[in-house]
Amino acid sequence: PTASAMAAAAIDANMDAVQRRLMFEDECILVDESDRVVGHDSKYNCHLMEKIESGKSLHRAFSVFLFNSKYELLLQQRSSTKVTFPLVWTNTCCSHPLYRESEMIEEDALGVRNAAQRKLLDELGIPAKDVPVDQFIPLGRMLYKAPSDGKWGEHELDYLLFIVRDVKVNPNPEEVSDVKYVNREQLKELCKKADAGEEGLKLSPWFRLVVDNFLYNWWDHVEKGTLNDATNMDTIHRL
Ligand code: DMA
Ligand code: MN
Repeated sequence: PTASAMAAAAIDANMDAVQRRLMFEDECILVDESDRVVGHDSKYNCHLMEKIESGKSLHRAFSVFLFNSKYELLLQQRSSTKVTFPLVWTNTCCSHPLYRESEMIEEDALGVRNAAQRKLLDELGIPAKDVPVDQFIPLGRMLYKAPSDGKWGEHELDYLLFIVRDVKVNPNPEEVSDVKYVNREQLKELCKKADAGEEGLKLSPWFRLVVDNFLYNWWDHVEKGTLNDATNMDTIHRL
């Protein structure tokens, strides 16, 4: 075996078994920068920094922002076993629509909404009936790249989905280490602490991009019940 194959094997040996299974079972949807499907690849390959640098791993993803009826945003802290971005705080739920018919329906971003419903159950134990697919509002798409820790990273075309629902949360410890609701002031505090590196607090790069570029404006629309006016699915924001 080559040196890089041996290095890869060493990484895999340390990988949490549940996360490793998902790395090889989940087949991500490869897209070009206009979000046209160009193929598919394993979650493992899609998140290797080496592949990302070659420009061949851009894939479709989604980020859910769930608000309760007090208009507080649900955050999660990723579990320590996540291969990418362990223990960082981030928006409610993130993952990838998979290369399967039900999650590739492009009309009204239905495939992505189906995937969001699947992962809200998987990560946070929220039953599908409590997050009906027609309640997700896709607000926009953003293109971003972010290294995780050298070996791993992200290069995604990320659908930003908002939903306002009161739900009962039962986090899956394989995925989620902690959850909390925040109002705007509390989120601003959290960002300040993360900037200052206080309490080892870290926020995910994609969440931070949404906070810095869109979130507070969209939060106004959440409160006014006008989210449908805020949606722009025509532009792909390059961040
Ligand atoms: C990937 O999330 C998606 C984004 C927007 C970063 P993830 O690493 O949590 O994916 P998964 O839950 O499938 O491991
Ligand atoms: Mn990804």
